[in-house]
Amino acid sequence: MMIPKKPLVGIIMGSSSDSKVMHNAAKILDDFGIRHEDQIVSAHRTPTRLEEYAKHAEANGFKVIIAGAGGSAHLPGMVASHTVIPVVGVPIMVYNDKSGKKSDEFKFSAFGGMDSLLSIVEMPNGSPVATVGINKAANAGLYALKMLGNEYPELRAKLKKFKQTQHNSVVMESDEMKKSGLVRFVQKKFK
Ligand code: RP5
Repeated sequence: MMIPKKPLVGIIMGSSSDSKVMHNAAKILDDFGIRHEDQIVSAHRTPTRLEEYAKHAEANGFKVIIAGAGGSAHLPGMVASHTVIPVVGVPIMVYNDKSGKKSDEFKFSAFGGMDSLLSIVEMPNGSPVATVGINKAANAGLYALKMLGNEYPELRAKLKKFKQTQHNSVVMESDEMKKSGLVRFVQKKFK
């Protein structure tokens, strides 16, 4: 089946504060030529939009939703409770990033993202959210691609190539390390 030229993935986040982290999911989808639609939907500031968004995602035929949020992150779980489209959750550590405040005190959640991770991963039985690590939006993008790969052989082939590239780059670095020895390898690589 040909990959359709319309968004297959919906990316949502609780705030523009999350956008720097979440754009890594968009980047990997772009790399593989998969269209996505990106929006801000806040579970606590725009609760009525959640249900509307779920309806919109279904009407537009999204196959996966990637949802990122920080703090006591309800967005991924709540959107999952409104739809049968699989949801991949991204716990976010950066907090209130749009405040413009330079101090780190305002930039990170009190629990370093653990609050968000546990809120997302510990969904009760019945409304699952597949959860990636804290700030690992790129992994959410990759996971979405793998799900889509079940349907589109062309994408599956690209993912296999991606794996091979990963393999080759590790072997290349290992050869370099073997040749120069660990001390010189580190001096060269991290100088
Ligand atoms: C959550 O609160 C958002 O997902 C964000 O990570 C966090 C802080 O949001 P702002 O106060 O910066 O908008 O809803």
